[in-house]
Amino acid sequence: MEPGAIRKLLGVYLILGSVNCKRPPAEILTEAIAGGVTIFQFREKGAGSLEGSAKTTLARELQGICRAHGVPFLVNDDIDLAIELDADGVHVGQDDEPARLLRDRLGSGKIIGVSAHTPDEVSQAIADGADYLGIGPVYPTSSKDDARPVQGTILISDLRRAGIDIPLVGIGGITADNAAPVLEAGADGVSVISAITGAVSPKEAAQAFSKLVHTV
Ligand code: 3NM
Repeated sequence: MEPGAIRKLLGVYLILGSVNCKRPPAEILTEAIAGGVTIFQFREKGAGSLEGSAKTTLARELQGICRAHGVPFLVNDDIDLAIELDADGVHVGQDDEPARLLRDRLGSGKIIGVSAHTPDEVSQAIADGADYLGIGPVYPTSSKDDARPVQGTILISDLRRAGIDIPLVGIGGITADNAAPVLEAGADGVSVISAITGAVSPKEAAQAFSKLVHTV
């Protein structure tokens, strides 16, 4: 997909799976979309996460909500599921299938995102044809067991200073209170789990991010 189009989509990037939700995920997603979520990633991972048909059923339900609202639906890691559902794209980490192999499997119109934590991982992901990068963890997070060391916004600002203009989001511990420096460093958007899924009002939480993305 064309970088300018991706950049716009990345603004308020919600990620969730069933383990991140104390209420039905469909409710949280629906409310968050009403608040301004621009892209969604289904990330069914961690202790107690769904598998097999239960995972597929939830994915389909959430995809239906995204489709009804024109929000792109991406699948984390599970390429077979993304293909089965004809998802809008995938997001992969460093331990998953390399992006360069994914393009053939997914087709040209799909979005491929890659998590990168170092300049080398960034260069590799770009060479592999990633559409966008997730850079983190910016702040401490309790949503990812195997998160790398916190790195603040340094890598994001270094990349931008070096003239690397691939669309990218910051991820890890981002809240409406600490999102501004991530955007100021050059991120096109913020990727968020708990600040939206754990909010009393996912709609208001998403609105707060949306406002920041439009003003910073
Ligand atoms: N990836 P929260 S941090 C899924 O650094 C994920 O690549 C990260 O959740 C990375 O918004 C992270 O609750 C968890 O901190 C983000």
